[in-house]
Amino acid sequence: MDVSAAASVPKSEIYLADYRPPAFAIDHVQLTFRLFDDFAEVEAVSDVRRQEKGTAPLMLDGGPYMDLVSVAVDGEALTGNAYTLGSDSLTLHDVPDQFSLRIVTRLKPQENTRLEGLYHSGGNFCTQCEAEGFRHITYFVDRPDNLARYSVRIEANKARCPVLLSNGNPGDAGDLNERRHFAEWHDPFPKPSYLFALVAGKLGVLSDSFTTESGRDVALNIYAAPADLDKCGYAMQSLKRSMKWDEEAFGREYDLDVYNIVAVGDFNMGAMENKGLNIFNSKYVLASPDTATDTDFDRIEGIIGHEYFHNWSGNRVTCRDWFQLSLKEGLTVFRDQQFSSDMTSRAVKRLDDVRLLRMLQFPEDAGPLAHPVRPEKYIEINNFYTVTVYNKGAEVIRMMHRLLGADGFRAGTDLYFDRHDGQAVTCEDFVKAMEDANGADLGQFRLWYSQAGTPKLTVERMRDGNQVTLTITQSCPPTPGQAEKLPFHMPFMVGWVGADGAEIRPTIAADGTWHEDGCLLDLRQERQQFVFEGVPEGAVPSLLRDFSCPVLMTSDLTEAEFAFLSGADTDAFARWEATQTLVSNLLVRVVEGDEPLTSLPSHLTDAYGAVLTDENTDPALIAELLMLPSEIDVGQKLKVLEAEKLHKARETVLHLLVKAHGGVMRSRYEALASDGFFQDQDAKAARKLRNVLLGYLALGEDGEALVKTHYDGADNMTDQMAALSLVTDSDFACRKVVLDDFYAQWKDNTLVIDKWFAVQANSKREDTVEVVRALTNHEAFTIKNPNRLRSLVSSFSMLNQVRFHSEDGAGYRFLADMIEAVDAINPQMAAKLVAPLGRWRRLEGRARDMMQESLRKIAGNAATSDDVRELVEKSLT
Ligand code: B3K
Ligand code: ZN
Repeated sequence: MDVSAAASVPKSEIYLADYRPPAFAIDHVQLTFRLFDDFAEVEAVSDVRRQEKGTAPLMLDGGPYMDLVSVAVDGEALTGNAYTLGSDSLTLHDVPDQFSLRIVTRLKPQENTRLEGLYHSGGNFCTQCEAEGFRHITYFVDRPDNLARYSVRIEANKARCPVLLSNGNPGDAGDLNERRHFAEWHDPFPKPSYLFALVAGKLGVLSDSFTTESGRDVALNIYAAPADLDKCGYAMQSLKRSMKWDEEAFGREYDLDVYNIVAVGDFNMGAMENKGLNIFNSKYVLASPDTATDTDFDRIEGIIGHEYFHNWSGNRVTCRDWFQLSLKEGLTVFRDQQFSSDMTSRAVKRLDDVRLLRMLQFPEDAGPLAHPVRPEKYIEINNFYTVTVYNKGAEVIRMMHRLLGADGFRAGTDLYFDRHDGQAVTCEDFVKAMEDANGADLGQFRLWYSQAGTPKLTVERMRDGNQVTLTITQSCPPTPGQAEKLPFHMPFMVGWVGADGAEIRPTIAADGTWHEDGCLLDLRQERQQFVFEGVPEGAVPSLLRDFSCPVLMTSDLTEAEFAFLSGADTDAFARWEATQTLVSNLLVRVVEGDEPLTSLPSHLTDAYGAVLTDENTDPALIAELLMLPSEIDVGQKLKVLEAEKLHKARETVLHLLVKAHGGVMRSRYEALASDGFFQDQDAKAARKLRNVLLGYLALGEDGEALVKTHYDGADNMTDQMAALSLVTDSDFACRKVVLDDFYAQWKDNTLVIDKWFAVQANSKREDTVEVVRALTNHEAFTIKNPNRLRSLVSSFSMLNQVRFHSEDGAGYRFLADMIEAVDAINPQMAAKLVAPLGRWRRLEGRARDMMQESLRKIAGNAATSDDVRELVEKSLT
């Protein structure tokens, strides 16, 4: 097969407006996989039915990486003139209205470096079919609105592949000739092809069980390399907690006899929700306190939950087409966020989610790759698994939750799941179910699905005696293809804090309702006024509580008022935001005004002092309050991104805070030491705060000694990593010794070695670009493994703002070289690396030219894939 010639036909744009149901449906498919060391043969027998009147030919989706062995219609083998084989399709010219179709294909899983379709990871067979991987296994109606029942038979060598798994419930199994064996699987629930999965190989298993609310027993299995089984326990507990939670919070019960999870080392993303057979990146399954940080544990729980929740939001009710991706992803992210909030701390989880949104989604929405939550066109759908579709999508769901209230929202999801069970539907169907269950009108609210860009809000106060009028104006900047925007409907939460620090509740005339956590204002117009009566002098409004809508807000609050809220606000987000604003306003003033920074404003120093001595607040929240806004965060507030200047200014603020409060920091750090390792929420919170304090203290006089002692004394990965990252960032004499020691200690654990790469890629030292480039030649580096690639290349280009923007452009050239190298083997992964090169509009002069130059180099390369080309070309325009 001539793959290069076939793959070089450029794909064209696909439009939402062109949606048509498939002309033919496949209702049932019987798949037989014959797996061998160097190839796999796939036999697919499908029941095909014409849906659209007429005599149109049957066009099946396919890919360039497989060989067609034979095609037969109703038992008759077809000859070459009865069909046309294209690089990405198989067309059968003259077919009856209903028939049985038998197709045999041959694949080379061991040569599949794209990690899409059927491939090898760690010597085992596994699959990844979302979005369009199934077409690389057989020719099929490979689109989410074709729901079929699947029966699967897998045959393989028994010694090499003792474990044979697919979706649904297990059926027959037994031995065959020549030391081979087989297993059958039947999935009773019709599903789209993207949810198909197969795993075959040598795997160990951790088993448990769960009894559903209605008394069904479900066997739970987590499969992993035998040596890793001792690290699967937390994932199993998380799975059981997810199953229980979805019954309680959403009334959703599991529906098969088994739930299988397989951990694989080579995976393009986090995990995949295949029906009854989730396949996971091992990073999100394997954990023990000595190898995984507290954050890793939380992430595992969140992703295990996410994939489990997809069983209803995605699998039982799926997407009609890929433009509707947020229907399942936005909703499922919202569900996993709620779950994690219930398992950990609601306040801290919300801050984490807001931080991620601002750090990754806001820049996307403000740049050349901005697109609506429901995009209108794409070339490569894999490029639309974005933070906009996922995380802004989740914010859109969250706003409906807020507008309708928890009970109204639940009534809406109940109706949605009942009404659409077994169907492939649209975002519109979801909103309609919310409206119907609540008698609500979400007409204007729908704009969140179709308009891209982050809305801007300004809030101004006008006082007349004890009456305060808030004037809120909204606007939304133009985004590619959308010059003008209509006003959004958004829930805006506000509270009032009296001069004595107590929460007060002035009366609101119209368009607002008081709830437990604040007053909900219904924003719908470009400019709106809200009148509060009985606001005592000195009371301060606490704006955008809980980050109730995903906007950029400015207000007329003074520095003194922010400082006041940073100590007094009962809303965690608003309190955190006040503290962050104090620092980011200062940094913007310093960078843009060329103000020398020799001392901090006293209200800022005092605000931090008050936070440091606050013993009444959850230490995890104190830790969040003490973390300065990131360089990426503040960078977005600058007119022109001056990364080096910003970095230096932020470092100075850190030093000045240590100078002012080093003593308190030190005593609080010491008080938080624990005798022994515990994993409950309190212990995790204490560790978090202690490590944030260590970050400050590392800058003080005996910083090196303290960090080294912390490193040597660490009895868990959270503490070890905290110290390692500070050492890596520093000029400490022990730097090389510690990095080498860490490598020697963990060189056999790939997930921990990923951390070792990431920490160096994140280092703010001036030599980082060279170090990162040199690390690509390290014995442990490979571009074939997505985790390794992300740990070095994405950590550097997406998180290390100051070093990525190094003045000689070496960061941009490095990233462009990596994109080209990865593109040759795994275009989907390469495309995920492109975004940082699209940020040239934020720069000036030479930096701007050099970044564009890097993009042009990729665009000019004839071998560049459609995946990468789509993003590079958008980034250039
Ligand atoms: N649905 C998958 C993502 C598939 C990505 C394909 N490029 C994981 C998830 O969101 O749960
Ligand atoms: Zn998902």
